[in-house]
Amino acid sequence: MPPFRRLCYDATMPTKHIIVGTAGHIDHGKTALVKALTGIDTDRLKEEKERGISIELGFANLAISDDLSLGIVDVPGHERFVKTMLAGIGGIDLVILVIAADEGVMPQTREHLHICDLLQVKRGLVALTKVDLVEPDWMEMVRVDLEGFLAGTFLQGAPVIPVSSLTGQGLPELREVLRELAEAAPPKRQAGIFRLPIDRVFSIKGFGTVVTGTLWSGTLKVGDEVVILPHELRSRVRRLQVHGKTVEQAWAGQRTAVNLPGLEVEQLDRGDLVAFPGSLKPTTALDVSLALLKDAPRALRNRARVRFHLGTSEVLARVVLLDREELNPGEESFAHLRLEGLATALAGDRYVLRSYSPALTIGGGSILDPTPPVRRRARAQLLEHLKVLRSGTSGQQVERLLLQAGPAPITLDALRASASLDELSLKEEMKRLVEAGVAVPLGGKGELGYIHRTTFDRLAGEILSRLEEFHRKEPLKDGLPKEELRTKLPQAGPVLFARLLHDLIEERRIAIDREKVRHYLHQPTFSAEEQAVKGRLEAIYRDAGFQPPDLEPALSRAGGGGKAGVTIFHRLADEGAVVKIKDDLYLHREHYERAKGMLLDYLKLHTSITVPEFKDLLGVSRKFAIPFLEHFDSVKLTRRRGDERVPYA
Ligand SMILES: Nc1nc2c(ncn2[C@@H]2O[C@H](COP(=O)(O)OP(=O)(O)O)[C@@H](O)[C@H]2O)c(=O)[nH]1
Ligand SMILES: [Mg+2]
Repeated sequence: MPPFRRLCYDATMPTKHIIVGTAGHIDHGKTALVKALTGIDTDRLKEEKERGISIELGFANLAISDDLSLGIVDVPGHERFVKTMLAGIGGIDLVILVIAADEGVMPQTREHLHICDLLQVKRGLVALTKVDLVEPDWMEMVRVDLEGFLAGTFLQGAPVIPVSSLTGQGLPELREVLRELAEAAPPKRQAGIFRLPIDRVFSIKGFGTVVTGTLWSGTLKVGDEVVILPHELRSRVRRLQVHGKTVEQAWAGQRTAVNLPGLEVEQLDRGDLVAFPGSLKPTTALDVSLALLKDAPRALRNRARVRFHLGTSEVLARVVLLDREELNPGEESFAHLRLEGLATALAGDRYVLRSYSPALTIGGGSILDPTPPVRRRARAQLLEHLKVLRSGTSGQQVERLLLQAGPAPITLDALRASASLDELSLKEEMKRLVEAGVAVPLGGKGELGYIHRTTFDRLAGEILSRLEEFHRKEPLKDGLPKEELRTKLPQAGPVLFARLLHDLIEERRIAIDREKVRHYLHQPTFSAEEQAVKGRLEAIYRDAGFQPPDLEPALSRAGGGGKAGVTIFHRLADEGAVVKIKDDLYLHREHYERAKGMLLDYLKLHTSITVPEFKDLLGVSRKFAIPFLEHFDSVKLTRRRGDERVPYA
């Protein structure tokens, strides 16, 4: 299964890769700084050169040492291109917030910082650029301002480095701080589900379509079969490049270019996602936690139309506030997002919301359930559910998801996408839940998925009541044809249905004869032939007196060998025509009562009886006398005292 192929670091894993993003207001010197650091001019478009502004994402790389390499994503600062900035900033490990010393904090400085905060970028630094343009005392004022601006954000207390891309002042120090931050950044998880959100699509002569992106998690190899979501386009990786070098394998945290044969540039878009087939499911709805920024311009109303940004994608959406009509700036709540297009998410992913018009960053949060069902339940219950998904233990989260999946078996793959647990913890959690009887595994070891016990029991109960109803209406019929019963439980798929029947048979609550299912207690009517067998069987036992035959020869003599014969015989017993003494030893009711009466009469006269005396009384061998007496002991007619039996009471 593709997503689980590689779980550990590979010995061939290359140098640590860290993705650095720039952020900041237009014209504050982001592109100039990247060029000063790397020698690469990321403004490649003619229009970018002419207008002197970045429109597209720019990419550069910086080898810090033999085992540390930085991929740099240079983003546009113009307010019209915040959408592009968002596509570049997802998946970065650290940010360089660029602020021009002569201008200070400007609108997109603020907006970009908010975006990084919402996406939970963990580290970064501030580059105070264009220091060659300002006087030292002005610098001091800007620094003091900055402190207030950064307070309460992830950059509070972060290094602030004055630089000039023009004179080179401060660049060595900046490089040094970058190195320290990059070394301290945890490496990306190679074990996660493979995801590469696409940020560029283009075509290269002789190769065809190429997509690029920051590899979020997992790894990708040449030859891997991939699917481009959300439109489920298939391809196979023909060529892979990392920072312009052809490689066999790309790892989480690398800027990656993938050559995808068989796909046209027009079929793909920024915002699409490269994944392994079957590993992820696009959705039109999401359950999320949502925080509105403190400086959002106004409250967010229930059902407001917004722009939803996840990875490199933007989808229009309506926000369904689950417990209020309005969310005020600075407040947080649970929400359900109804998307106007498709998005592909994993639980725990961070997202950003922008208002529809004007397009302004207003808030964001994390995905709690990437594929929620249609929301129909009571609000209090739903909020409880989301609370568990947000802050419950992993066991609670998994149980929630099982409950929510209802009769649709949910596989480990699917759980892994929803529960934001790594594979090992998930397996352990599942094992615990199966042992505790909470999860019912299908296909022996759960390879066909799991069902919550509550759902399982509910469906089992439904089968029983369907059967009762059927027997009530059709008392003369043996049972409900299996296929007909199945159509009455359309929620249960074939695997679950088979498992339900299996368990109900084991528990002796139903029986199946010739593909007909009946309640265990229902007595089917016999055919004339079966009635005849039954009559002959009874005669055999009646004629045998106190020395009944073994069951099997009796059945063949009656002409009812095999399983069907046993069923007929059990009917005889259920009706009371024969009485069970032990295992396969039965007495006809008539002789049973006779033996009982003789025994009681004897005991009235003699107060006790031995085995030989009982043998003589009935005229049978020990083979019969001993089990008969043991039977009468067990039904509390007699009691054993040494070698004798006495009346029980
Ligand atoms: N004097 C001076 N000018 C700079 C410096 N950095 C950038 N600039 C100029 O500021 C303008 C905008 O720079 P650019 O890097 O394109 O800004 P961006 O929009 O943030 O990418 C350009 O004209 C640069 O030459 C600097 O350190 N000192
Ligand atoms: Mg620029």
